[in-house]
Amino acid sequence: MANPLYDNLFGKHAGRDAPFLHLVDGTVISYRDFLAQTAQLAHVLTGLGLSPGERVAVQVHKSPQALALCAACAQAGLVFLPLNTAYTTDELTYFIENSGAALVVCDAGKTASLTPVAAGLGAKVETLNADGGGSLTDKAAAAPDSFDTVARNADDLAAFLYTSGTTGRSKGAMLTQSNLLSNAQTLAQEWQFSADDVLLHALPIFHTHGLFVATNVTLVAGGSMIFMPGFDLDEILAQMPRATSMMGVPTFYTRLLDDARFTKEAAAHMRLFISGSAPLLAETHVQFETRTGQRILERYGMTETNMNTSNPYAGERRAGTVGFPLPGVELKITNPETGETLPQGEVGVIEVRGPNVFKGYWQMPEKTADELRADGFFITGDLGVIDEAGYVSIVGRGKDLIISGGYNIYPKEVELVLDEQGGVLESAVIGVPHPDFGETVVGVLVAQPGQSPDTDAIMEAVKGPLARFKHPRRLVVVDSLPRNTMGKVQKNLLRDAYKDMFMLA
Ligand code: MLC
Ligand code: AMP
Repeated sequence: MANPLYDNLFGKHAGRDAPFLHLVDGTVISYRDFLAQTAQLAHVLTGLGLSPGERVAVQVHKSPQALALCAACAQAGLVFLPLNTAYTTDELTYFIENSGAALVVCDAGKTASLTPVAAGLGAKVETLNADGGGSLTDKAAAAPDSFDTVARNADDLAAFLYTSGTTGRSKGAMLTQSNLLSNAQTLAQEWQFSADDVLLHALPIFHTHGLFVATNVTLVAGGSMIFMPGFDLDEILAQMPRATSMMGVPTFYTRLLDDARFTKEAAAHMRLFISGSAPLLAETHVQFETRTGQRILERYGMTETNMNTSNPYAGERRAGTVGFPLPGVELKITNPETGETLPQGEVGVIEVRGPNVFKGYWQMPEKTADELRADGFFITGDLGVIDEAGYVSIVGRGKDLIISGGYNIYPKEVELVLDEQGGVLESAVIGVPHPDFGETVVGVLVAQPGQSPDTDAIMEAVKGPLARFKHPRRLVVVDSLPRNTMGKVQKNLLRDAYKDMFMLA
């Protein structure tokens, strides 16, 4: 009986004593030990009565046990649904209800707020804390350390990742076993990962980048990861001499460059630095090369598609581009109005098709049909152009989206909250350049006639419905919003007006 995802990422390492995770306290977890824990957790999951295809919603801190839980879901044929640790109870309630999760795994500190939500759905709640303890691991300790892997097909669902939309409602992107596996295999090959690689892993594991790209590529190659709880500059510099590779969002690289300890010598043991999830400024690319003698390899992907393009490992890594479509991925630039393919050199919407592209949005056939064409091309909403050598550049976004430090924020979601606040007639939320996060959130408010909104009270009020990273870093009150003749808010004018707000500070 086969389970392609589990067998090819995890099962193939059965019995290996080679290291899989190096923790910052010096602990080393071998593949053998990791798989034993995975099996124990798989027993707990099936013991709770979960059946293949059911969703396991997980909001926990990064830990080896959290990663083993993801592996256990694969082994037990369950759908893993990771959630940002910054999400508030309001946000979590939507994800849990929308997905119809059968089990919610959270930090012990969240059980009081999430138990009623889960109970309303008939879902169970288990805990997994930052230190790896909790009801889940307590139960696992008594379980056998081998498990009969549940059979699954390549086309079966493996994960749901929620991604917001321009209407403000989050959508569950359904990823199949083969979406994840094919992409990991392609990337491991393209980036020449091997069992000798030691990846510096400082990304969160609730998004595609840290969970599927970084972890699955390591698993395909049989290498190991220095598994850090989060981004800690001192720790990264301390660990870098033991590592061979790192994956990060551009903020990782600008923070490293801001530190004089990050030198050519500090990076000498590294063979590869990869950047993605947000645009890497050509200037950062150049500074990085000047400092270290190494070129960052930039690639482009998204939740719905995994990775689409990459600069070459061996060839020229061209600053300001995201490289070429990956093997097996078709990429075209189309006219946003007609959907027709544009000639090389013209700017249009990037569309992609391949084994990496998701199956659709959970229980949202209309939204799926809007973005995923019947012929399999996914309309990314990113604006791009292909140069004469075939390099793809992302030149803007057709979708109203802010990317702050690699986290996506859909302005509509924030505007809906701001519009409800006392004294606010309407709002427009924009992204403006930020020296650390690349972009940050600014809320532009128009007051109700005769009123003046209390911006401090509004900043307090957004804490309930919105995760911290979505909060406006500044609120400004204006007389009216600029609109075109169709009545649409001209956000480009607002972005232009406030573009230096954080850069000149
Ligand atoms: C943290 N904060 C953020 C933030 N991260 N605010 C806006 N944007 C962010 N990205 C908040 C904190 O809560 C804190 O709030 C304050 O900002 C300062 O925090 P910090 O200590 O400086 O943040 P830090 O913990 O160092 O985190 C920054 C970061 C992190 C860049 C390391 O955000 C990160 O790991 N980002 C990676 C995201 C990622 O993995 N994206 C991949 C998506 S997948 P306060 O209250 O103290 O002010 C994808 C597809 C693809 O996009 O192609 O890969
Ligand atoms: P997410 O929905 O979190 O998966 O974010 C995906 C979006 O991140 C893409 O649609 C792009 O807009 C953006 N993105 C990812 N990688 C890059 C990159 N290398 N350069 C510019 N934007 C990127």
